[in-house]
Amino acid sequence: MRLLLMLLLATTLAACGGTERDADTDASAPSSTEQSAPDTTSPADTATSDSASVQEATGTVESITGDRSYMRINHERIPGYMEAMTMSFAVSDTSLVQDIESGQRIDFTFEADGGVPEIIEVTPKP
Ligand SMILES: [Cu+2]
Repeated sequence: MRLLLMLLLATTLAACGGTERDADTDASAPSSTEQSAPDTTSPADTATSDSASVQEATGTVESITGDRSYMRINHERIPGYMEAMTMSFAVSDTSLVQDIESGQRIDFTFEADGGVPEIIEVTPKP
């Protein structure tokens, strides 16, 4: 029992990092004047896309929350990337998961760049 708790905690810390970035992303307020956007040719942009990785996985949806903007998925092992576990994913476009319900088995693609992994493609499995 205790071991399970520790495992759960370790998993959460290791794989399902902070939600701050997504809170920012979700607040798609039209007035983004607070952020001073410098020149778009900044090398920082390139660095960001370089560190992002796209992964494909298979799993079972455990729950869908936040008006379908988050899904908790029990995913299978992703070779070379992550062991099998249950974790949360952000959903880039809620229309992707409009027909997905808890218990559904899915193939999915997600983008990971250090924050909460973001699902960019979902295919329900029969
Ligand atoms: Cu994981």
